[in-house]
Amino acid sequence: MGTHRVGPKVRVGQSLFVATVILLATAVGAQPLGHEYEFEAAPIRKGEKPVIPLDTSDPSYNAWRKLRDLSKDPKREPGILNLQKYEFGMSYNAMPTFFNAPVAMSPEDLAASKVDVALIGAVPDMGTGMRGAAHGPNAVRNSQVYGGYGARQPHMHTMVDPLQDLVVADFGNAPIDIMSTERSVHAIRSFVRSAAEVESEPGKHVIPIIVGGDHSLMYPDVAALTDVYGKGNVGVVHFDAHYDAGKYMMGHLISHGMPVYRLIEEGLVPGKNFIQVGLRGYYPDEESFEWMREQGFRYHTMAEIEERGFKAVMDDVVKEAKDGPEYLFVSFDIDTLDPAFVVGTGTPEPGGLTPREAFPIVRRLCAESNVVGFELVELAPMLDPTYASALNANRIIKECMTGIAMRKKGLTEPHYLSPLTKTDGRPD
Ligand SMILES: [Mn+2]
Repeated sequence: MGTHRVGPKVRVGQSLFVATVILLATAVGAQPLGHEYEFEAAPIRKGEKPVIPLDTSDPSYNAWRKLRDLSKDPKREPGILNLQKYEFGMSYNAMPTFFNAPVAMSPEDLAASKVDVALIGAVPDMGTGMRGAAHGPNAVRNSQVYGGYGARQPHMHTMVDPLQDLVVADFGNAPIDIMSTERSVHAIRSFVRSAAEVESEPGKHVIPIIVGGDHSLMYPDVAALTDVYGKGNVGVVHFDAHYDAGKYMMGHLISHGMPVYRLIEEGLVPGKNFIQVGLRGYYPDEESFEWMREQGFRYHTMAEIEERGFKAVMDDVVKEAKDGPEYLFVSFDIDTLDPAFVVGTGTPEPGGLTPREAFPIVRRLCAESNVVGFELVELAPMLDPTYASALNANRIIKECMTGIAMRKKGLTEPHYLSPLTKTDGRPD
């Protein structure tokens, strides 16, 4: 794609493409494309900007990020609000929040209820080729199978119930300008920071879990945590089919393929604190891998996983996650999973992890290391006519919450499993 030439000289491949387009257009009764459409760049006149500027005097210019005036609401004590009416019920008979969790309207609500985990929806999807990630958060809100309230429903392999052992809240969605990734990232950063800077107990901060939305989010999400914990103090374990460290694309400096480069470029996360897992397919190229090596990245491709086995590589990932700064962020691009399990994503890549591989490593990272934030991105539910993609995304998040709950209970030994469920207890 990088060699695409703009100008009057048309290459053979392009001539063929143009001929095909003309043929197709003629077949459906449209006018054939004229010469003026043959890949000429738009002329930029002297002094002219290559974009149509925004009208900052438009009264709706910042309306998307202006908080509604809560002072007009009936007075109430700060704290989380449970929207569910019944003691017990199926999730589809409840108002959809993440895991049917209570709602927090403000950071004061998070603080008053000593919230451990704030779930945040974030819906940018202009940074991805195939749109639809904007619908990820509500698909996860609707993908809860069990009620999540009124009964103890622990994670079977650990007998830890994140919805009982943690205080979890749906903090609503971050503000975005649905027509601009560039304008949205700063507002998302502030919103995520507004949750992460809340101390639920002295010295213990709220852990934001962000549900996207495309992977542009990694930039504001990690930046928000470095705002709270300090530049260079947050390491990142990044699960993805792709390396997402592109420098630019069509002049843009942020998209779902560039958040890693932005974080490095701005000195927010040193390369040695990036650990990547699941890379495969046809991107990036040799030069990009050389760049990653120069930056000190630790990366684990599917080729390595196939050769050494999943368990050996995962043990290394957990070790590497601890060999870095005090705080850890986990970024999980849902395309890490094989399209057999998640076809609802913008850039699917065959040959990926299975849920049975991904669940335990996510749980282990969230239990065994100091995770201060997590994101699940790139779920595009409309690309999946079934329910499988949203269900697997729901479970990835729940595995992390289970891990955070295990950590709170002190179950941090490597690969902890409940003795009750590991075996049936009969003597060998
Ligand atoms: Mn990605």
